[in-house]
Amino acid sequence: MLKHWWQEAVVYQIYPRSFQDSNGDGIGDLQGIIQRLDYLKALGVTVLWLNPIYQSPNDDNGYDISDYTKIMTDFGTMADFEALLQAAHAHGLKLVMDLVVNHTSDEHPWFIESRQSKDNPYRDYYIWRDGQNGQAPNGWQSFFSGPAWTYDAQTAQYYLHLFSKKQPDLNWANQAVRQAIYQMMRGWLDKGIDGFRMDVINMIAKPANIEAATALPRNGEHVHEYLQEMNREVLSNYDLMTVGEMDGTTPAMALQYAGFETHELNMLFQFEHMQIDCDPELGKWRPHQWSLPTLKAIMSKWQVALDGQAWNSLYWNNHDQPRVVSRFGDDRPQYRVLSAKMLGAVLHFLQGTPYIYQGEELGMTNVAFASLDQYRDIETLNAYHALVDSGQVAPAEMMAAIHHSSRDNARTPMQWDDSANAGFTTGTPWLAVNPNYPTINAAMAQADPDSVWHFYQQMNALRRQYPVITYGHYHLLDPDAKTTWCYQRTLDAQRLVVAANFTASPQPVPKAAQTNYRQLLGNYPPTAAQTMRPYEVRVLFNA
Ligand code: ISL
Ligand code: CA
Repeated sequence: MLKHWWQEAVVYQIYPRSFQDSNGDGIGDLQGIIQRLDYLKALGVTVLWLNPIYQSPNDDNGYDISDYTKIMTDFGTMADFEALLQAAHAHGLKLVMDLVVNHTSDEHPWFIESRQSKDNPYRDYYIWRDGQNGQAPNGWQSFFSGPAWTYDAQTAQYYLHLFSKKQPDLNWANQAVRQAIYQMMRGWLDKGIDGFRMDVINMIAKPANIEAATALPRNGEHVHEYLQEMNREVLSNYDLMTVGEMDGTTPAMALQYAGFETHELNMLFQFEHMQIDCDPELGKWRPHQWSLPTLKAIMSKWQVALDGQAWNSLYWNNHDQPRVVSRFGDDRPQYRVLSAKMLGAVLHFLQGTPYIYQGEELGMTNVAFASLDQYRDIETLNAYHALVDSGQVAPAEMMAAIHHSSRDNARTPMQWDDSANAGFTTGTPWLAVNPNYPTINAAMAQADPDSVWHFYQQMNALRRQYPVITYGHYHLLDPDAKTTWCYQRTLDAQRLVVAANFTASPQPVPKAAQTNYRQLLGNYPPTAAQTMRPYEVRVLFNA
């Protein structure tokens, strides 16, 4: 199997709005990222992925793009972008951009044209349909609450938007749309960027008979044709990393989208492990208890199914998900650092390319704002109104769900130090800083050799040293254990065993971890004792 640079990468995801403000307007920006490149280099990551930085009215923080060729005014200018790209490359860091082409903003010139008249040349760039008996064309609900169709009086038709009504879906069946997107992609690639993370890319193909559709358009007919065409016409002409965001994708589908030989994408983000604490009906807005055997079963299934045929993306966190230490770990002060390290190790020693979401390397936690008006995320605000105003969920239950699940948990500003606003801004932050910043911040973590930060730095260094971490085969060792996760990685004669206690109480060391292997990494001093301490993780190596 040919090896690719992105298999050996460690990706760091930056949510630019919340990373570093350089001019005091309360919004993170590109110059702010430039100021922090030394920090990222020191951490030992090799690729930066930026959430969307294109011109946008920010109904969904940049996922509603009104001009793909311009930089969002809040974030800076094209000259700032070019300076960032150059500075990143000078630091030996690659730069991956978000590609949002399932939809645009309703303020994109294509849509402004499209809605003018039924015979406008851009009409067919989007998905317009007649209503059915005074109702929307089908019953699809948008991800951000309410119907996925909005009626436009000007032409008396509905347009499709899987997300907010300010995010109309593009019509990928139209070849002109596809060509316009490819041209835009080439423009960015020719500037020298190193890849794309592709937003909801498995939803671009809509059913021909949309009126009859019930399930949302995931993995629709023609999606592989479109991605193969994109690969042929654009991606294959550059040396890139591509990763598709693909909710609702199984390992078998992953082999089609991102098999080593399939000429579509390099990797994808699967979502199965993001659903284990969600209610079948109300999803994340009615969180329920998750179980370790389920988590292990999902992750192990992906490890085994893709081995040798495709490549896993390893993530606990992103800008849409609650903070992992609060979710699968324990964010109480006495366990926060221990459990953040344990979770980091369990993930980073799997086979695949790990993604670190900003602040994860500090063990940043969820936030619990008291009042709804402190939240900014459109999904959170819309869901509150949809569920509470209709009486489906009581206000207190909904606030608890928001504290657990809101996307804003991940979006509070990066905590750099213990000065005002955590060193993120000298102005008023667009979203309040988590009040725990005086004790959880980068300056303290960098000064403390036992911090989560140093643990992540060590993991990144070990990855460069031991090929078994990147390429080893995965074997789950104790599928049914309810409190511990133990697995082995093997590459030729190299053996790595990872054993983790997911609870706050002592647990027996799993049998497979009772070896004479040397401890490569751990979150406690090494011991011969056959007890795993609270949230202990041991990474053992046979040489
Ligand atoms: O956030 C989610 C669950 O809380 C998902 O349903 C999410 O909306 C979905 O994974 C798609 O996410 C991506 O596209 C959205 C954007 O809002 C997200 O930030 C982005 O990651 C629309 O562009
Ligand atoms: Ca700014």
